[in-house]
Amino acid sequence: MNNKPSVVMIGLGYIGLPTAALIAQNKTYVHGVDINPKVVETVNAGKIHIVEPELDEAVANAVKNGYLSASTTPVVADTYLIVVPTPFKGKNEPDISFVEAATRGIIPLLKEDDLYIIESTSPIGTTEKMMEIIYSERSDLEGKLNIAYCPERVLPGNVMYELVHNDRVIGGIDEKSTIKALNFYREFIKGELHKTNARTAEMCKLVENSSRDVQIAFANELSLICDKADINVWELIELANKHPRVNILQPGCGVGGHCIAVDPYFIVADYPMESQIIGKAREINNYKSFWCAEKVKTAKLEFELKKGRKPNIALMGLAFKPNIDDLRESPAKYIVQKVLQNANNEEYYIVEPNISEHKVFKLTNYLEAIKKADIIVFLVAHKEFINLNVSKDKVILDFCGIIN
Ligand code: SAJ
Repeated sequence: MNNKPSVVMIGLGYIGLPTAALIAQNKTYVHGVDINPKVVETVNAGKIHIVEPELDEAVANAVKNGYLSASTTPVVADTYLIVVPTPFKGKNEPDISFVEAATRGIIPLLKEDDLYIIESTSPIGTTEKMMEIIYSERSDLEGKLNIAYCPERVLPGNVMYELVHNDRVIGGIDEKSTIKALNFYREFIKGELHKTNARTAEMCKLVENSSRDVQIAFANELSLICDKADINVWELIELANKHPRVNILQPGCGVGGHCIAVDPYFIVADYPMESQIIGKAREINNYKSFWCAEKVKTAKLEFELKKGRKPNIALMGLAFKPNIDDLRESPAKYIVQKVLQNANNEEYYIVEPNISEHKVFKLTNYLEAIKKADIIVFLVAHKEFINLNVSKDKVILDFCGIIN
């Protein structure tokens, strides 16, 4: 076995680690890099620090077979992958400082014909910007490197399958780079590989998630109109979708997660005047969560007026979407926080069947909550909540279409 690292993976998170394991499975040596020494230690022990089905086995095997190791610093390789976070700074503006730091860290190691790929979700023009930084420090390599952008598009929970089978969009800063990157991915990806330029590939990732955000905003807007118009929005959408060319998504209590609720801002921040619909969709989806919290407040007051006592309230779900334990950017969590801020001696039962304990919220079993509550607020359509036998005398606020 040749232990010469041919791939350096910078960032061993939700995407970097599974991708590293996949490449290593293919008998290509991968040197993983992470700024967090705990992550490095965990990976070197053949273990994982995130929850993702099948990843534990893939990492354990890769480390055992000697194809994957990790450290806090990069080493010389042929291919460098940048898979670090791009968070926000200020008011919803993308912060590419991690991409830049990772890039600067490998500049001294680069040599002619190496392949440098960014996978991190990035604002348009990031790949070109990194190219300029690289060549300004290594003018000896100008035009001699292969530089490309290739976004990941996997669904958390199904990463190990989708990494292999999803199509990929690959955009180089020139044709030579695109082809080199394409040949690299062809080794371990079964999905189709689509060639383009770096700017289009960057925009493609942002557009995929913005498109979904806009479509969900349409469904959420319909839910607000239907509430006023006294129409069942779920029935309405089902009927409208009988049209062969109509496919409306489902309204919910807002849009969450670290992708769809985030990526559209990468476009809006740079093109505010042009991205009217994309920006408005973000506003509508955020407003939907606020509106849900207000609805709970109104239901609570109505109950008190009618019954002359404080209600018991069940808040059903905290995760950002059904059947997961991920609370990142979760609209349900936001609503629960907002409702609790307005609490006035009512009894609250907070339910999240996918989590056993939470450091802020005291969690209650869903059956117990349903039994004890006067008002039941369905925030997330978890499978446990479907077909529950809820007594007719309870007030139900269904924000995720579980009852209808
Ligand atoms: N949602 C609705 N109504 C719907 C569908 C979803 O309100 O009809 C809500 C969900 O409840 C959730 C949010 O939208 O709060 C996002 O959930 P999701 O399942 O649509 O997406 P994510 O964030 O888990 O993953 C997305 C995926 N992108 C697309 O489907 C275009 C995934 O393929 C990407 O890889 C991922 O973002 C990413 O990493 O960018």
